[in-house]
Amino acid sequence: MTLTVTHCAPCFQGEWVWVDPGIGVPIGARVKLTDTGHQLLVDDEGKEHKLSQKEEGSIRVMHPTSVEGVDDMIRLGDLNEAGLLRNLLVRHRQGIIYTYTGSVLVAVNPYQELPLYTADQVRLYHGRRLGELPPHVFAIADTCYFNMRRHNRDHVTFQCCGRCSLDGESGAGKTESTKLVLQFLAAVSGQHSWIEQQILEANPILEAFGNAKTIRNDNSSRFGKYVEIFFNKDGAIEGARMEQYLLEKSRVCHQAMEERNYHIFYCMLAGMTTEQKKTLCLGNAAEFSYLKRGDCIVCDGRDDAKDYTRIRTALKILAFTETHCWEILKLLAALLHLGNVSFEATILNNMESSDVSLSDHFTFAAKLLEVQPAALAVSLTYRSFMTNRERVSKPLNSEQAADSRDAFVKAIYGKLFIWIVGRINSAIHKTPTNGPKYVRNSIGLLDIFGFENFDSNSFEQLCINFANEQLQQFFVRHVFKLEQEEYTKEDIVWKNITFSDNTDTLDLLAVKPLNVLALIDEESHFPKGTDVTMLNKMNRAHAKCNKYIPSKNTHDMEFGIRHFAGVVHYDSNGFLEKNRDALNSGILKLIEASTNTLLQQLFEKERQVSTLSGQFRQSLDSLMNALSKCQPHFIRCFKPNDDKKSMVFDRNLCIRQLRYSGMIDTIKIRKLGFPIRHTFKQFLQRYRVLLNTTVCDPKTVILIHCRSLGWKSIVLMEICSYLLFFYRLDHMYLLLLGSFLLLSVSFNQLQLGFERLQS
Ligand code: AOV
Ligand code: MG
Repeated sequence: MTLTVTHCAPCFQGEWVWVDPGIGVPIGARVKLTDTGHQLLVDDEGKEHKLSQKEEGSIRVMHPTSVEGVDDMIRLGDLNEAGLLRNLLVRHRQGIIYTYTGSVLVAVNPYQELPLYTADQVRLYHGRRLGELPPHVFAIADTCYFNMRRHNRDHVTFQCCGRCSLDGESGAGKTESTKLVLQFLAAVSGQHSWIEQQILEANPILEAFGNAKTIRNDNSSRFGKYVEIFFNKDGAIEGARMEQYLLEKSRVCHQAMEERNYHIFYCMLAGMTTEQKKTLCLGNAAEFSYLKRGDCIVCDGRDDAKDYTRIRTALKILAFTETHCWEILKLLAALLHLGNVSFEATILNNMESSDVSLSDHFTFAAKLLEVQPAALAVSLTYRSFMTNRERVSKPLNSEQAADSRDAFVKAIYGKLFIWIVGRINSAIHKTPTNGPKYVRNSIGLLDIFGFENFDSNSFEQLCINFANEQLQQFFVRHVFKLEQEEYTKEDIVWKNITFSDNTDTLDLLAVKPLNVLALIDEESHFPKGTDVTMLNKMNRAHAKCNKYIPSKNTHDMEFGIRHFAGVVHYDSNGFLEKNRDALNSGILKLIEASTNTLLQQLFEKERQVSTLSGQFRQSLDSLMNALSKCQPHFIRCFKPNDDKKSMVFDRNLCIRQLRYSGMIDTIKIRKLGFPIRHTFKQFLQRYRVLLNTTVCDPKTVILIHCRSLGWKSIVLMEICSYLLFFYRLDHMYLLLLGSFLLLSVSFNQLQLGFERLQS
């Protein structure tokens, strides 16, 4: 049954039609008749198009649903890219940022404060069925919460989770949406307890240390985050646990133009007292080389001093002691001073070597790290390693010494971040005291970096894009495959729908023998391995794979991967070093000798040797494993334009997001199927009036009925459910249809009635 109406007809004044201005996707336009009787089209942008006679005859009239826009894309008559795009556009112009695609929520970043998230709105959305009210992030949050509680009642031993997974470009609104879901859950769980407050206050801390201003987003998350919130059997929040993924460590030492380092540095310099700053020998941000690589120190719209107060309050709420806070500040100050340390080139025994240029910064760094200045100087300017027999030290030239300084700083910051997350968890994650059988429910929120494709892509991008491939597969599997299986299970005829599955890319990256990640790891463990030997192996192993693009020649260090969202070229320079993620053993020795307890704690577990991709894959595997056990809900965040403007809708940007979010395939498949399902029991409750029966077992009733009345009744029920689901018709219409059934009218008549109903 198709409800799409696309007819070619002569158009009248004011009628809405589709016009293709040559951007690849038709856009909306209105017919205007000229004085001479010719048709003109005025498109959505206000541009006029003249039509040739031939074109006049082939204008496609717009389905009424596309004129005003609809809440749920599935209900669009023009079920194609143009229809989806225009629906978002029309709604964006009306200031409506949320739209459903079945149960997936599309959220378009409004880039302005909207009065949508008040306590009244929380009350309004709490306890309602999805679709009853206009689309909203609270509706998704409530569905998670409701489902979690319902399952809890049904099967007590079943640990069920609702999941929210957020997806979208940088700056699309993932992090804001996560915060809104959290805000909603805290409000409806209704305790206003200390633990709730602690969970909410974890955010400012994580953002201070893990977010930064980038060109795309003034508050860009530079790490992935998975928060699991635990509820007791009464639905009250009783704890949470956070997992972090792949903090972008390179940002601590280097930032692209117009970008900043992590917020915390600017906040502490703006917010600490003069006395505190004096103790740590700190001035203002402009004095530190690590803070001005992007030539950007202040971020419009952010108040660093005010944020500092906020962070300090949050730290207190999360049980960080005064000593903790001071130790953190000391370490951060040490990093800033280290960043100002420079090296002079020297020659030692005919070898290039270097010396630390003595400066106050160097002295302060050593003092704050609580190490001997001489020892610090040696560990920065030499690299020591073990040969078969002994430990050897090799002098570093001044460039290498600067690199080793940066590696040290990145390692400290990365470990500090992990340590902070660990401390937050120890405050908010209470292991249940009621023994192992104690069941609690959870809702997980995943806010992870989107797909990345820059001018130059490195190992980090490969990891991030690998994560996105996995999540994409998860999404696709959820929407498509499960849907299809469901239909097969119910013996419902299913016309095979083709959809793009990214299994091939994932095989290439992580599954088949000699897969890309395995090769990188293997070469990282191999003492003589270099980026070149690694690349050669990859080129050889995957020459025939159509998802792999080998290097052009022996000097080319790039390789490409065909990702679901497009081709990405990776520069393999530095892959092995990044993956090995190992600190020079001289530096590790230095840390061991330090009397700084925090520094020591951070590197306590350093002995377990695992590569970066190994660690990342492990945490990703456990994430995917957790996700697969849960009922997922998806929020797809869209960015309307690249300029952070509230009322601008960039078509090209949006169509790209529609395509790689899988939204188009989703709605096709959903509309072809039945987006909302009822159990026999629910079905009986809704249609009892039609079935006129006293038998109690719902399944029997329905089956008996279907058998006795034959196909007509089944068709009828299908129609009823179809109407009900798509048009949310009332029972009155059902009664009407019911009487058709009772009168045993012919199917033709029935169809006639159905058509009338539709119009
Ligand atoms: P992201 O998480 O998707 O990007 P954010 O959630 O940080 O993006 O959103 C970016 C900015 O958009 C926010 O700082 C807000 O100014 C604005 N914004 C987003 N959602 C809303 C909303 N619902 N209402 C008002 N303003 C909003 V990234 O972490 O960069 O991938 O890496
Ligand atoms: Mg974010």
